[in-house]
Amino acid sequence: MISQKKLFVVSLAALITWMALLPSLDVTAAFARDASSFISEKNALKIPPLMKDEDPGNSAMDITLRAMKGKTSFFGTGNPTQTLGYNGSYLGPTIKVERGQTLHAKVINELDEDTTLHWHGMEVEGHKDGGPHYTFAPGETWEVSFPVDQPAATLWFHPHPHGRTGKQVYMGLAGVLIVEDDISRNLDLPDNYGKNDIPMVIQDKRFSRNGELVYLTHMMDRMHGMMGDVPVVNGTYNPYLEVEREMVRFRLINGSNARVFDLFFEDDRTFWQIASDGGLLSNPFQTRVLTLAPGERAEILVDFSTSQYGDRAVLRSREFEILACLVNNNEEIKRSFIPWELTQIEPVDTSRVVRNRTFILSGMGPMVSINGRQFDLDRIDEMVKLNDTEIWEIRNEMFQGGPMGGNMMRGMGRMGGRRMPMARAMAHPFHIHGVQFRVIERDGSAPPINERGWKDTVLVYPYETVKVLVQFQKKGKFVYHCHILEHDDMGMMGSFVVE
Ligand SMILES: [Cu+2]
Repeated sequence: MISQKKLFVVSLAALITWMALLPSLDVTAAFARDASSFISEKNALKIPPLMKDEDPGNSAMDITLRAMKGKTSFFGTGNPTQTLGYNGSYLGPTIKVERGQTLHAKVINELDEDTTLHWHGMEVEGHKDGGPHYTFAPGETWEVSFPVDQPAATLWFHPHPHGRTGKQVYMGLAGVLIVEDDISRNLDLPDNYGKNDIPMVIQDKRFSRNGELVYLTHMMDRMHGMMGDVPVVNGTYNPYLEVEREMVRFRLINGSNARVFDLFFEDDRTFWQIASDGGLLSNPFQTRVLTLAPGERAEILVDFSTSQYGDRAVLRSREFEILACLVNNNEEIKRSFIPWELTQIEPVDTSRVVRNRTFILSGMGPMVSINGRQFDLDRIDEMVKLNDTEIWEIRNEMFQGGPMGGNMMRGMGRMGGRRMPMARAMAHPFHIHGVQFRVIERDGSAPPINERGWKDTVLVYPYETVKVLVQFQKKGKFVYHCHILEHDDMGMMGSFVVE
């Protein structure tokens, strides 16, 4: 049995090693002005195809997803990499549904092991949500059908078999799920998929010398989750995107296993966040940097309308170049408009709260726990009454049962600690299945403006307490968990039943 203290010392040493290995922040690499040389060593950003309705005769969206093995060439040369994907070798097609439509999906397991398919961010009943209680075996088909009744949003889907989620997602199983509605459409936002409405599944990978994906080879991978040194977007290594002189919408999905990305443009331009996990914000949020934890999504608008032919804008994180955008023509400006009012979001109303619950997240690696317990598929941790509104208070206590390390690290979540690699490496993105919630407090203060819309995943920094207001409108058995997938797999998860 490793003592907490020893574990702490070991993990601290490993963390320092890891920090030293971070790529330097040299962002001054000058690109040649010539557009062709700019993109010659880059790869065109892959855009996942939109799923076609297999039965256009009825009003439902009928789709089939096959979880399968494949081979993917990330680098153009060398051996292709063994990967997993839906209906292809890596990631899956994008599902686009209308609010009010029924989504009818057949999911076929062509893997060698159990899997599930979780609709992350979707408000559905427990047995349709695809959490760890609803695995299906190799060769089996899971058929599910539900009405989509929630605002326009960028959601996603990925497998969730307990103990194997991290590996399956890392190998490539994930896809984008777009919900559209009249409110979103009437705003005249960029919605030409793949042209000015760009899905971006951002991930980091590690490759072996022979080109295979490497998973969980260092102790650090288990402590802080699997982080890579090669960024990919939609499975594209070193991607570029050609854009026109217009407003472009990016649907950003942090599909990494464990890395928190601070996203910004190399030229420090401002952009506008228009949506969080569960849909549009009430107003665009103007910013230069956006933090996205594993599982979180954001939609942003970037203005290329005043750009000229050959202009470029490079989206990056502190560690990586993420996407190089290149303005590819000098034609007239197509769109430069940003609607000031996006949607009505009901004010937070705590008068209907019937219950408060506390969730204490602690530990790293194999020591992770919530309220001192690790996940058990056969245990129900919380019982919730249908349609009840509750406040869930999530606390990141770092170490179970006390102040171990506390004197040194307390306050890291505040004091600008957000930018510190250590604070971020020990933060936990908390995700609740089957609901969209509202963040009402971050360490006693109102949350930042871009966290005041609908959320299903919220990052909780070391020693922080985050309160969320949530109404449970769907019946069934669900889970809540840390979205660092290795923490999730090692037991930083609990189950709740709504009835
Ligand atoms: Cu975690």
